[in-house]
Amino acid sequence: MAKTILITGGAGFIGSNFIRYVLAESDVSVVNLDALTYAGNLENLTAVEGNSRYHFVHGRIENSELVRYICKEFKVDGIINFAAESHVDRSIENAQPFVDTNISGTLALMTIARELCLERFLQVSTDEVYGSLGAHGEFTEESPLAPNSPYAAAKAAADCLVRSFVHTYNFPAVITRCSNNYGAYQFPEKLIPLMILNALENKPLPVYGDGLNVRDWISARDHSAAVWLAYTHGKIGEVYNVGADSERKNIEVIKAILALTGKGEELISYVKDRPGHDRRYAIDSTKIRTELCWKPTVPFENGLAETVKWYQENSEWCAHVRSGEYMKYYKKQYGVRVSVSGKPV
Ligand code: NAD
Ligand code: TDX
Repeated sequence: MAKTILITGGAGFIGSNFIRYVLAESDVSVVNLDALTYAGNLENLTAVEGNSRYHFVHGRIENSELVRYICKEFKVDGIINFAAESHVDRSIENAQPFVDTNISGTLALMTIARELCLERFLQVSTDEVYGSLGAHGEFTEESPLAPNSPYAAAKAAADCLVRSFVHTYNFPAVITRCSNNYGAYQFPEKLIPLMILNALENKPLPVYGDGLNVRDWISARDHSAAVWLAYTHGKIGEVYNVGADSERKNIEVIKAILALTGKGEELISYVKDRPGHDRRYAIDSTKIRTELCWKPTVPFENGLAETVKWYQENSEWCAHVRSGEYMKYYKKQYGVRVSVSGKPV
């Protein structure tokens, strides 16, 4: 019989990409539990709304009663936990929601999964738990956890709880740690969509620090395929790094976006750096490539061009997610930053 999986945070950027992917690529049914925070948007899922294998429940992962009810009612076989507070800058402002969702929420989900003897739990984690790299080397699954932001610390704490459940209770969990994602439906507080929308509107592009920080980029679709493989074929108790060998300096990404949008480099505006800004991330994903035969399929330059096109063609989605709360956030985050190039941000 086809399985039913509880996907948490499925109305967010990666969760919604994953739901579209798994409904297309498998016969499983999906229950999407999402709190619809500022980052959760049901418009990300219009493509699957009418699918009889898709169900949505509005609620929080910390709500154990609700999670227990959903698991029983829908006869859930396993859980994939995407739900999180995910933006580093917001965690620097206020870490509490990150502790509530990323740590307490993960604990609540695992407690119910254990109580009901669910067959599998996958924790969607991040390379940020490993901290920052110098000019050389890559994160492997053996790299020590050294989180530097409250966001990364909360994700690392959740990973430690998952590890402890495996060790103590033989809990059937797997962890994936992926590098920076990009693609359609990403909330425009993150680097790539923020820069695309600002460029399209001829607004300054706020570059933190010297712009030479390095991120290792992967398309959300390639990440989704890796999560699904790790869920279905990963070994219990194992961690799998996920990355596409696409390291780029921030300024290179920003210049590529300017070229794709046909805008000039005079829009670049160097601003005050992010406190504690990690210098470089790079992922060694040999393990998932060799053990689970996963490989990325989208070259960064192609994926970035497709992403720019998507934001150009989906102005209504952009207008909806940027109304109200977003404007307040933008003013607070960028209004006080001093523009090094002298232009207002
Ligand atoms: P996102 O912020 O776009 O989406 C998060 C979703 O979780 C939203 O729909 C939100 O409403 C929901 N949510 C938040 N708190 C909740 C709660 N308490 N209960 C239920 N739902 C809640 O995040 P994203 O970028 O899609 O990231 C998804 C996951 O992938 C996160 O766990 C993140 O740590 C991880 N990750 C992200 C990246 C990246 O580059 N974005 C890279 C590696 C790992
Ligand atoms: O306005 C900006 N200017 C800028 O220079 C923003 C928003 C970002 N940046 C820089 C900071 C980083 O070096 O761009 C880089 C990427 O920033 P973010 O998009 O905020 O991502 P990052 O901090 O790298 O974290 C991301 O990757 C790992 C996600 O937000 C996390 O959810 C994920 O776990």
